[in-house]
Amino acid sequence: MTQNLTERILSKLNETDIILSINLQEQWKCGHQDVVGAIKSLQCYENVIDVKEVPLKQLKLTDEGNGIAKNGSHEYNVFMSVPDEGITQAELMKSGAHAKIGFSKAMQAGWIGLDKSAPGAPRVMKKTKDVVDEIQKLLIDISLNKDTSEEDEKEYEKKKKELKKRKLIAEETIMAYEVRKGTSFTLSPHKQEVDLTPEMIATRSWETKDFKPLNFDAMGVMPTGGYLHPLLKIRAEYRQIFLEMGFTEMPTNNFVESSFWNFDALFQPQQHPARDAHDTFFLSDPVSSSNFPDDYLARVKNVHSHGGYGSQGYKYDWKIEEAQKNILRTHTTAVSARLLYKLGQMKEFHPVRYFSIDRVFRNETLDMTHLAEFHQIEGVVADRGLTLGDLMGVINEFFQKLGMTQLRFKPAYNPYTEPSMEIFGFHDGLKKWVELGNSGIFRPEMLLPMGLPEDVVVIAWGLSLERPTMIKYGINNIRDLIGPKINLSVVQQNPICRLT
Ligand code: FB9
Repeated sequence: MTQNLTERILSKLNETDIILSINLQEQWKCGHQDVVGAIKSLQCYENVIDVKEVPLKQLKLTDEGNGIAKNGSHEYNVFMSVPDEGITQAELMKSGAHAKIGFSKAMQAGWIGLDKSAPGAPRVMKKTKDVVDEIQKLLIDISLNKDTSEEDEKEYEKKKKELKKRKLIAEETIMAYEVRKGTSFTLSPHKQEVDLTPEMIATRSWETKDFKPLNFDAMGVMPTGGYLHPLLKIRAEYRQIFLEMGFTEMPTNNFVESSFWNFDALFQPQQHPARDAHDTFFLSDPVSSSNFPDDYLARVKNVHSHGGYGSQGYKYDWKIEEAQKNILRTHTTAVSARLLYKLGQMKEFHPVRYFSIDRVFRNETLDMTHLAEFHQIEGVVADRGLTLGDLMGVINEFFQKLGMTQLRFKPAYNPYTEPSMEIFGFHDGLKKWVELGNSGIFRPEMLLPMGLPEDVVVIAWGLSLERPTMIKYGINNIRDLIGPKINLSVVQQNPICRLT
């Protein structure tokens, strides 16, 4: 069909300057989409035709309109249902689904009337012998896009208005196409070769091929891949801030962690609610780890059960089996613990500044802003004689670089830090105070079993990557930022990220 139509379009163009797709549909009694398909296939040939889109308003019959075009108008069918001797209105209403509207229109048209002279119920009588079903005729003309003669124009508009009012026709805009000869018009177009293939070279068939000229002005094709996700852009900004502040990134490339490093090493008791399956993802394979430094493990066991270092401990029977359980780490503080242990095992202590930005997993209740995982950002500073003032100072400096100049600290609780503080900042963009994260000084029961000197204090703070990213990009539902259903244009078209 398309092949035949393309040839017919080309020969039509050969005789005339311009053709309109909608006219071809009528002349050739074929579907408009078939004509459009043939036009599109001719556009594959370079400059054979020139095509211009022409939006056209067209009248289309509604389903009811099509029914009338096929079976006659309701008023005509009601008129034809009235016998010469007349009929009661109740009987007439049984003559069809549209008898009621048909009766009213036939009465309006003066085709029928009510005879109340006879005894009993009034009878519907014909008032004329024959009628012409103008409605049906007009709908058929409209369905065939028949033009009207000039003098009927006003009458035609009036009738069209009536048909629209009865919802028998509706106006819709279709895209028609104006087609003209292109600069390379020909009745026998052929595809120009775009690639010189090894087969052409081997057979020398290239000598007779017509190659498409190279277009050296063509813009390159935008690569579909290689876009940075907004989270990764914000991560790069945070990483830069830490590096500027002299922090070294921790190796956080292990999502699986033992409960020992994730909880026990942080002096988090084995009965703590955060350690049960409601809050933590436990692995079934490998279900446990067993490679821990023996002497350190003994000190951890002891400090949990009996205390030490001035602490009374939790006074419970600490079990290694609990510590051996493998989990998906619930915080990157597990990695901080590993590094601080290594620091404590060194012959000489030296101050450090560590940071991490990586995924953590919590068996959370999912909602608009929480998934079962998020990226934790953590800063850690270990030095002799640090104070809470140093912690507030380093947090201030960090958030200053993020444009947050007004901070407030609120006392809080963490199992592994004392004192602990929640961090709040006034967000100029949101014009409100925003919870920024949490912080604290690691407890001696955590640090001293690691072998760190008694005067070494370790301060730390944490926040998430998702929260600032959602604020920055104005995203309310975290599923629009992360997950299988995000709109990739968010990734491909989001602006570069400047946090300040
Ligand atoms: O990111 C958070 N808020 C935030 C951060 C930045 C921001 O904008 C930037 C400045 C421009 C805007 C908001 N929060 C922490 C606070 C809330 O979003 C909170 O509802 C969600 N929190 C997560 C935990 O939720 C289960 C964010 C995540 C969080 C909280 C605490 C820590 C880490 C991540 C921590 C810690 C810590 C404490 C002591 C020692 C070591 C680590």
